[in-house]
Amino acid sequence: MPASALMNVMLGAARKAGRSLARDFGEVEHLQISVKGPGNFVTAADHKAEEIIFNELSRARPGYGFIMEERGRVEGADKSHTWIVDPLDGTTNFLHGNPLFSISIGLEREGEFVAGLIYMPVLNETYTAEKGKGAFLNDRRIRVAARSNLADSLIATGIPHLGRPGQKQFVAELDVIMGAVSGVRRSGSAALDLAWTAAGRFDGYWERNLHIWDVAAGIVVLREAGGFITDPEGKPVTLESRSFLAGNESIHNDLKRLLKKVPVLAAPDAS
Ligand code: 2AM
Ligand code: CA
Ligand code: CA
Ligand code: CA
Repeated sequence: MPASALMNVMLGAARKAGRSLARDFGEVEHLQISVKGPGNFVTAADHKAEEIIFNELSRARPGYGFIMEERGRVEGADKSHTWIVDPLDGTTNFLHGNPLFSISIGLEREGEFVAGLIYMPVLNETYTAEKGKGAFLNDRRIRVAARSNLADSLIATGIPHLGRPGQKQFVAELDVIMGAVSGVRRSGSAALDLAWTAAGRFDGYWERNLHIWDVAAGIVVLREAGGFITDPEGKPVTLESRSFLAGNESIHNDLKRLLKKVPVLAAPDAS
């Protein structure tokens, strides 16, 4: 299917930013790195990629607002459209020369997530979706896995890193999930986890204490691939959601029921 004008704009921005990331990935030992907090790094590569995406999208759709990881919120004249951008999801992998990182560009229109693109420059995988038009990996239509038996399922998650709240809660949740599923995986890029769940490589995914830029694109890709995504309690996702649970209908439902059994050790979604 030929890409729409909107998707071509998103693809152009992602490809250009991807070339910048790929160049920096090749010389990662020379990158300027700053520390935002314990275990929380940002590099010149994140900033350069974000700048490219900001400039490309601003030029193509003047007036749309932005929510970006490094720049934060940028108000636009058009109050009904907001780009939600993570220019480099998986910075820790990137810093270690690990190719599991992605660019994530989502579009929100009047409270709805309407378009998403996740691009992995080293893996050469581009996931795209627009509301009502299906989800694609490169040019191929994708669907969530059909598997409905939890004991056969492969589940992705994210582990709170050094300095983040919720480590004990995560271990308690992992203990319960591990006892019920075939295997658990952790990639280090939330956007990639959602894309791979949409493509059926994972059957489900849950993670707490994220930000909307980690998942905005993945929400559209996952839903258009036939998947379900809510917060871990089953509440609808909004721009304010921080914690997420995804999968096909059956796995999503089973994981939700399992997570309800986990004792809450502290507020699981500390900010
Ligand atoms: P990042 O690489 O863009 O920072 C992996 O579990 C997810 O956690 C990734 O999407 C990663 O995004 C995110 N992450 C890493 N450090 C984080 C931090 N300090 N706060 C919140 N999320 C973080
Ligand atoms: Ca970051
Ligand atoms: Ca991120
Ligand atoms: Ca990032």
